[in-house]
Amino acid sequence: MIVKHLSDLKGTDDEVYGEKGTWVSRRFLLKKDGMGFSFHETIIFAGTETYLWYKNHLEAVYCVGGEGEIEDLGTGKIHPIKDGTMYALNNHDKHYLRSKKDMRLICVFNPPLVGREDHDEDGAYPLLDE
Ligand code: 9YT
Repeated sequence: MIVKHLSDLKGTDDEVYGEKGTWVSRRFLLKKDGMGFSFHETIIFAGTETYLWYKNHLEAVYCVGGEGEIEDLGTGKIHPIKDGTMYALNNHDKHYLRSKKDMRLICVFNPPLVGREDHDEDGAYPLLDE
């Protein structure tokens, strides 16, 4: 069994800041944990905009705090995000996240992130082996 508290991750390699300083993500579970998915808590900081495109991964996200919006760049549609909103990027959707109040997001990736991914020239994460 794997049991962790958020405080176990803070200040470790499993706490990662986005290169533009718009988010911090704590990786509870990664590929090495063998669950078949990775599991993260991501904070999107208030007043920021983040462009994301996970072209190699599927992601589901559940908001448990804060407030903001997601813009689907495929449709131009803007969806509000608040405590209780879930979005799933089932089509590798390019999107902007905008935060009004620090958004606390619980995220699951399939395939799991390894943890060393960096955004490539498209702003996407590559597929990495361990
Ligand atoms: C909101 C969102 O897409 N979070 C993903 C996790 C984060 N990019 C990470 O842990 O690298």
